[in-house]
Amino acid sequence: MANDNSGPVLVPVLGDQLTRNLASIRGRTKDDTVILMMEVWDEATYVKHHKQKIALIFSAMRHFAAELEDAGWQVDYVKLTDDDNAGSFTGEVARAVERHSPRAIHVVEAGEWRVQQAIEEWPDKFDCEVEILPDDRYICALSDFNEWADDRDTLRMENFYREMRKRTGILMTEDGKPKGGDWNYDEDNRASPKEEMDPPDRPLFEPDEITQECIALVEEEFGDHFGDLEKFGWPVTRDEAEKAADAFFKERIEKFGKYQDAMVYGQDDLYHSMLSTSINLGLLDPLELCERAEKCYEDGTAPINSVEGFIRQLIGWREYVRGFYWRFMPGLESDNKLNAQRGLPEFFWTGDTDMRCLSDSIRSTKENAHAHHIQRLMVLGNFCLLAGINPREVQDWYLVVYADAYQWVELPNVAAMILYADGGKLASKPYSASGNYINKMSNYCKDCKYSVSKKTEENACPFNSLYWYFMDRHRDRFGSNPRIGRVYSNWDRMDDEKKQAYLDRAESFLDTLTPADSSWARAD
Ligand code: FAD
Ligand code: DLZ
Ligand code: SF4
Repeated sequence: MANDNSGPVLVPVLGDQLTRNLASIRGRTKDDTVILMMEVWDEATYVKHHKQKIALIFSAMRHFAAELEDAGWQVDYVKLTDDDNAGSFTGEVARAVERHSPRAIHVVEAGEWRVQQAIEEWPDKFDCEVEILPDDRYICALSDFNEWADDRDTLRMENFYREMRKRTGILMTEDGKPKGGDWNYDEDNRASPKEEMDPPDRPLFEPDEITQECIALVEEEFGDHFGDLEKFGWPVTRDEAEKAADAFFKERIEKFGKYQDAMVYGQDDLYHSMLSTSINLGLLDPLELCERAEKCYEDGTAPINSVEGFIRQLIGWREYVRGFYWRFMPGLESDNKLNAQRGLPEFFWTGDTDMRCLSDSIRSTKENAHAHHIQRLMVLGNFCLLAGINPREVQDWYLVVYADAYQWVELPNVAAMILYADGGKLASKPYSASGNYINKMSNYCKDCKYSVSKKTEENACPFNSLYWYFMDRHRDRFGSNPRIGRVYSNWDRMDDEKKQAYLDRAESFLDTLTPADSSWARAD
């Protein structure tokens, strides 16, 4: 490999690093830099991503490359179907080193463990300097997260979030108090869906020529992957993402807080921002979004519970799960503290279930590559927790099906938040609920084949018996948890016959489930 130290700096930009403000691009001169972007088979197939997810990432990458070229940057763009495509990031960087004889490679650390492991081998593989830069698009550096975490026996998002509010000054008064008086308005963010709900449609972006090419490529190469392409309307450029953000701040943030946990049959977006795909790709900056949200509060266009709720998701949960991921990888991926062994039911892929809450959430997932938070947490996640589905299969499912899914954000939400597979490092108690919760927060139950008010009968809502089946199965672990104690007092007050009827009903329901074929998520 020739390297006379006179070549340019090679800057590989990964598919979720699509901003000119990236640490490896910022400050570089154009005539001394080659930006390398790579569509590679390894990334497109390590799980069988939803078709929209691949089309979105490729289209956003191609648009970003064009934007850089228009601005005068030299971009070396490798398409998936190029002859000699090496198939992996490392293989493509090796080919680019041959082409450009760079004096150095500057790369921003990867979002995912798997890719970062490969990047860390580059200094030994390539005969030039390799600099791996921290990803400063996140508001909390990993070193700061670890410093915060090292001081504590238990990690809780709420404590982290308050630190982040203080550190950023977001939604803080000049004398260091939370604006509005409280840190957290969660109590005001749990309204049940009402007739008055009339959320405006979010903007959908008509696929242009580049996106259409990517859609055709996906149909051709990944036709057997899960999901539909018909409704593709994701923002694929920073301009489009800004328009999507404008629409949210103008039309939906006002009621975002109040209806944050609501679910309505057939209504997929409600008042959610629908910005996660753009934020995760790098098209939108989370801190700028928080500042815009705060401005809505200052202007009086949105109430404090909406603004605080939105900001908490971004500087709280999003930053927290990222720090958590890097702190507990690689073990987090294989954790299974509740010893959950059941296979993922096939209906997660087909949507073919009489449970209306699940079938509607899966329909939205299939059509939009999206489901909103409470569907992911309290419908799909709650089911996987109560039914004891094996964490690896649940992780694969979530990683495949959502257009915003990257392992750094998916895994803590799945393994730790919904499945308690980490044994409680993230949550003080499992997010378990019976059908009652879903009935309160949605209109799913009234037309469901199952009856939410029935407990153990043949047509009783399966969540009701699965809930007790789960609590009973894990009494040793949760019985002494002060946040759960009352649940076991209720269980103990039931007579043995009733308890047994719950357990029998749960088992007979679980016996009806057909496990999914693993080829839905991974190639054989
Ligand atoms: P909004 O409701 O408008 O929220 C605003 C923003 O806050 C989101 O865009 C997102 O960036 C951030 N956010 C909200 N909740 C979380 C959270 N729990 N963790 C991290 N960021 C959060 N989000 C992903 O981006 N990728 C994933 O792969 C992903 N997997 C999830 C899996 C499970 C089991 C659960 C419970 C949640 C998951 N989330 C994931 C978080 C959340 O559901 C999505 O970010 C949200 O639904 C995206 O829609 P939105 O942009 O309309 O969000
Ligand atoms: C998800 C994804 C897919 C499907 N394909 C590519 C690709 O071909 N090239 C690329 O640069 N990135 C892709 N990605 C996103 C990467 O998996 C993402 O950049 C990782 O999170 C990096 O750790
Ligand atoms: Fe879901 Fe049960 Fe309600 Fe049916 S009755 S929609 S299964 S919670």
